[in-house]
Amino acid sequence: MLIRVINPNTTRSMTEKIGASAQRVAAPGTRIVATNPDSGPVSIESHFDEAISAVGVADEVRKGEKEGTDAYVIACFGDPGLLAARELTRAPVIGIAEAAFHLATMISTRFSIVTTLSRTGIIAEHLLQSYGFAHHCRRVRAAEIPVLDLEDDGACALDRIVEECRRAKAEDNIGAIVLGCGGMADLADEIRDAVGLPIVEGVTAAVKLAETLASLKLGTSKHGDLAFPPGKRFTGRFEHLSS
Ligand code: 5HY
Repeated sequence: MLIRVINPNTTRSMTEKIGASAQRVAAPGTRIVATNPDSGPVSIESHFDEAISAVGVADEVRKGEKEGTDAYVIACFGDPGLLAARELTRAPVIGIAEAAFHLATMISTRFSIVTTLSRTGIIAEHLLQSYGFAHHCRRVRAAEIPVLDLEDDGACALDRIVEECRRAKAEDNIGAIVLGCGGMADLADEIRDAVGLPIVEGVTAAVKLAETLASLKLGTSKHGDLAFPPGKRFTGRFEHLSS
């Protein structure tokens, strides 16, 4: 099985870390290809960053379709371009936020999210509402660290995240914590050991759900709103998308 794990930002070191975490949990026989768009934001920390990164996600799915990809993972906690990506393929496409919410509600009745910046917290809240998980989530918390601090060993990002997780455990009356950034893909075990609560990490959750759907031959439905987009002419810098 071939799973394309797309990091929607353009920071290669984060893509490699995400790819390594995905391959670590993948079943024998599952090959992970971790990619990021050539063009776009080095980190996604705003609605604008999200909007631009969604085009990059679509480009990566179009490349994946030429390589016989069996499933896709969008490894950014805003699930940028998820529905557009689903229109472009018959394969299942899993967003890490959606995957984490599903798994968290199977092991706890209430969870909290710990993300990077409070300004992106609203994006997670919008997803909780649109996916129907808002009543399961107690709080969307932020460690107030820029996303790229997760790539800088000197930035004490892990300490800030553990502190915020400990506050969530003490104050939110929850059974689990969801990590709110793809760049935290390699931190779940350390945080779980430090905090003593189940920690749901989206990249690994999404890889296992992608394997499950693909092995059940449950792909994206082409009946209805996720049918392939109608062919048309695109102009200017998007001319290459014309069909
Ligand atoms: C992510 N940004 O998962 C989001 C997290 C966030 O570049 N990868 C990013 O903070 O919204």
